[in-house]
Amino acid sequence: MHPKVSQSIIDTYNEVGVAHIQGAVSAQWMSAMTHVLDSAIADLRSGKPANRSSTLLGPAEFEDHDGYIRLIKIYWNYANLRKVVEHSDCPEMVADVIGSDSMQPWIDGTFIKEGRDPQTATPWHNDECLFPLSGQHSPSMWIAMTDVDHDNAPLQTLAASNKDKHRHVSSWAKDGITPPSNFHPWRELLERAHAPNADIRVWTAKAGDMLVIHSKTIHASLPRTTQRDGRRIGFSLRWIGSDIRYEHNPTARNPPFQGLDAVTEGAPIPESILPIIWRRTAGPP
Ligand SMILES: O=C(O)CCC(=O)C(=O)O
Repeated sequence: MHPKVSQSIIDTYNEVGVAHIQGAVSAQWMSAMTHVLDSAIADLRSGKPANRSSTLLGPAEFEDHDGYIRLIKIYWNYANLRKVVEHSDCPEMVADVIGSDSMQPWIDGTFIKEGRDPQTATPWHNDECLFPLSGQHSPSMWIAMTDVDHDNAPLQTLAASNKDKHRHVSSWAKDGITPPSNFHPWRELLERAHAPNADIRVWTAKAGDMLVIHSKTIHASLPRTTQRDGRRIGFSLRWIGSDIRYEHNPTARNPPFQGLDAVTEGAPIPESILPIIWRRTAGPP
């Protein structure tokens, strides 16, 4: 097991749906990553096309207003960013937390909050609602790229929602579909998160800490309220591990992988679509 991952971190992940690995990445790693993210933001602001190497996930998505930046799908568009992630212990640490034998990187999201606008808060959601996947190994790895104190937009989660047997119909779901019976309404997710007795955990973090968040875990972020200058940066990457199989999700508006001949219902996502960048090897006898 990776030295930064302990049994108690794994137990917390299984119990409440989040693992907190302190000091997971180095200052040098964060500096390289921040440099790539800032260049991507500069490119997108100037309209320069990204250096794309995959058309599978399409171009980067960029939201940039009122001190709030949301940057999606940089990983497959910027080779430099892939290098920073691949030449790190990140896949191994996440694999040890979730118990996976292989790791395929999938979709990334960067969330930067600079102002004090209440809208810098991330609304309650879970990640799996639109996923076309079955299995447990599809977590987000969220890395605090700055200190994230209580007043600097920390993530908050609904403890144990990772154990839900059902799924939710996303507020972004396709209109006019009858969801499968194991999909519950989105309002139920919101009611649970806002209930007076909800077991909400707030995850303050130091720069370099990693949170591994189960894809069922209901989460959000508080708004940035600090009077201090500076920004709050969270980089997240969704991973696909060894128990994941493709499962058509009729509620998804733009279903990833749909129409690709190589992707088969009930089968793993092939390496020709998402390369495996880390595999568990047998230890010494
Ligand atoms: O960093 C944030 O504010 C939101 C992160 C998040 O919700 C996610 O990665 O799914």
